[in-house]
Amino acid sequence: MEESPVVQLYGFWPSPYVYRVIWALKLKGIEYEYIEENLPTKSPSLLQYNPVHKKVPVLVHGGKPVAESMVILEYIEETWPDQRNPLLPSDPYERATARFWIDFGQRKRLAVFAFFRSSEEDKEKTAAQVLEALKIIEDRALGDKKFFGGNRIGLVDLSFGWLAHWFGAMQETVGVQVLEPNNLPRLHRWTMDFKQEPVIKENLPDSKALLAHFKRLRERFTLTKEI
Ligand SMILES: N[C@@H](CCC(=O)N[C@@H](CS)C(=O)NCC(=O)O)C(=O)O
Repeated sequence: MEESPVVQLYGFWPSPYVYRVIWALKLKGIEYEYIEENLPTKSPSLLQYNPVHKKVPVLVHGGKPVAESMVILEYIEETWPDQRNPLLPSDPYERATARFWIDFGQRKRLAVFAFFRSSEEDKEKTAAQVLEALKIIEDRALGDKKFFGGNRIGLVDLSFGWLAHWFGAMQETVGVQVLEPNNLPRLHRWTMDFKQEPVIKENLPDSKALLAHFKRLRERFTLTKEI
């Protein structure tokens, strides 16, 4: 039997983008080698594999690199389609709808970054903008379903995974709570259900280390007024 090509993942421990890929690989039961990058001094391999963006995650499959977390997830789904968990629905319309919400989430990243980097004066205003986006996600994408795709975790859930773990640390760092049961009951319940799934629960960065990381980052933004 031919050996299957080696799968490698270049990552960075606090990155929610990297975790999307880890979850997808684990859900599919794909063996891989994880390579931790030190982002301030990126390795020659990372620069070679992702010369355009120079970012993690990068998945290398049989020596060929794939960059951008959501592109990687689609690659994983297409390359290993028949294993334990389909990540996208088979119906083309439902697939298009899933991709619409993934795209919506990506577009709202700027609002979340603005919230994370906001000054004391701006933080309530930026929090209101994030709340508005999350309400749309709750009402129109999640509704009363357990997960975005129905009863099982799919690509949309993985794309929103940062909300379930990283956003809590961001809110604590900024000192404003947005994603709370009284504001967003269904989305809040989804964060709990998502984190209860074994593959997710067993693959999350340490909460304390993440909080310390975000505190350092926010301090840096405040000091440098970097935007
Ligand atoms: N759109 C990219 C974002 C990846 C990204 O921002 N990665 C960060 C780590 S969280 C990174 O590698 N930053 C290095 C840099 O910007 O120099 C994706 O979805 O993969």
